[in-house]
Amino acid sequence: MRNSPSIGQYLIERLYAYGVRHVFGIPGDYVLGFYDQLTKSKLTIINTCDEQGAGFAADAYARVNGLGVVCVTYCVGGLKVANTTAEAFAEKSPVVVISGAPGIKEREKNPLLHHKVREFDTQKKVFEQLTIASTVLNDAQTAFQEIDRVLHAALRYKRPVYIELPRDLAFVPGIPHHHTPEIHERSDRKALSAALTDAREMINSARQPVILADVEIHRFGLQDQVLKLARNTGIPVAATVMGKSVIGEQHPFYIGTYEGAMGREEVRQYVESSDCLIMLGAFLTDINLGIYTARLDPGRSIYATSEKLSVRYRTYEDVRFKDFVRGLIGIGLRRRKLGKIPRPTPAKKFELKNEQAPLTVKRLFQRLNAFLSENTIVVADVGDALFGAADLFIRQRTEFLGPAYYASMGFAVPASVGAQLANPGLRPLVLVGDGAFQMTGMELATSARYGLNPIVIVLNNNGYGTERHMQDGTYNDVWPWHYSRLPDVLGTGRGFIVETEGELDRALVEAEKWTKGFSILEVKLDQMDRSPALDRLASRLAKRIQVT
Ligand SMILES: Cc1ncc(C[n+]2csc(CCOP(=O)(O)OP(=O)(O)O)c2C)c(N)n1
Ligand SMILES: [Mg+2]
Repeated sequence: MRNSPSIGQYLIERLYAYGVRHVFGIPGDYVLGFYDQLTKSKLTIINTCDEQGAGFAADAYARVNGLGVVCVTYCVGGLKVANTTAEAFAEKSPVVVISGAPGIKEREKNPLLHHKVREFDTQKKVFEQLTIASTVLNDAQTAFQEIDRVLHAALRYKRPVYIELPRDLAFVPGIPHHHTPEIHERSDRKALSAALTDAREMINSARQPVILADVEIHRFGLQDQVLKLARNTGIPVAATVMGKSVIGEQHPFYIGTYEGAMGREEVRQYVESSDCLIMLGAFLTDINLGIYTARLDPGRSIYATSEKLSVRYRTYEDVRFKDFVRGLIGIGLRRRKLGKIPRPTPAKKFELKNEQAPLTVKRLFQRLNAFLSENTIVVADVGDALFGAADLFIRQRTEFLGPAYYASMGFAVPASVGAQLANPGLRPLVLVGDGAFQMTGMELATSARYGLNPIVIVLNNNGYGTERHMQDGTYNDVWPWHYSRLPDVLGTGRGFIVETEGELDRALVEAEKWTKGFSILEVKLDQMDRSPALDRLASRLAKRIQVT
């Protein structure tokens, strides 16, 4: 009979069972014991330069792989991933935050141990606000159960969780004969069937139903179901910015991204004139809704998420999101002929008209559009990188990552590390502003260390362009780095300076060929240049700022 594993070992086993293979983080004395256990396990530690980088990498890993892990030391490390955990919470990404902590035995008489902020549970209290479940594994009797409970919550709600492991408990065995409960979350059968009947009636009698697919379709891995639903019924699909690439954008049922007045007008009209809008996994955020320019009528909508289900004004309790989406396929929805629908414009063959022409944001994205291939994953940072990317034509599903709701700068470079480790078949195309790059760009060192090969496009417009368009001042300037010379500093990689269309073309061709490591293209742009999408957004935001 097998002895009971230690608490640290059990945690590792469960993470492995849920498909985790990499753990991102930086050690410290409160978590060294657990790092030792990790080293001896089947999980690989990925050291980043900074904890925030580890947090973003784990978030991207979770978005691509289904679960991600960041492991840090007490407070000095933990509190640095507060922001990335907040982003994961807001955008529904299941990240497990593991933090070391002072041993339980060390805590008697409340000594002033290093890294402690106020009380021993200060960090735990912070993370209670940022996670869906949290625990301190301070009792060997309950530790395994607690690990099960918390990991289950991450998978059930697709939100981050927090596990604190006091350093003297990592090696302590948990209870023997522990039986890991299987996760089965069932819908209330009657409620599910009533909701599906209601939905069927509404959809079948509708003149112009449309599916609006959003972020939870990614998180719950329901892309195939949505495709099947569209195929079986002839109902077209639009995606939000956060749901972008839910299905391949070349698919005949796909009409484009819906962003209220910010997006393409024909998509807006088609979606808003629908008499049955089937919103699946939608987050009704301001950016997703084009800064509240969206006109969506709940009286003409079916709204299904992991938290809420309603058909017109009727709501249903205890129905799992997955069951509802899957259920829609089998309830005899009538098949209709796909009528005339808006279609996204696929990338045309990019024509280089004038080699010497100074590069504009618009032309940059047009050229990038033609550059995307089946194995590209676009990772966009906040700023014009993200806005411009909304108009890119993504070949396959789930190949687009961007923090389109919480919108923390500094996501893209570290996220590309997590994304590529989660799926080595993908090559990241990182789009990042100069401002955001200065926050976390040093994680290119992590790409170098682990043999990753992202192509990083730094949109260098001398500072915080997005903000300049709303309100300008010297606070929007940044120090002009020589971004293309980072390969000299890091001792590897390829750097390019791009000022004209011809230079962009040549640099991309070179970067594509060079697969051994990262490439960085410093793209020099006019300070006030901006993508058409940012043009629309900035004028709307500026109006809102003036009103308040
Ligand atoms: C961590 C963080 N700090 C500040 C902001 C506010 N903010 C939004 S966009 C922006 C400027 C981004 O500059 P850059 O990365 O150069 O992209 P650009 O707008 O120039 O395309 C700032 C400061 C933010 N979103 N996140
Ligand atoms: Mg900038």
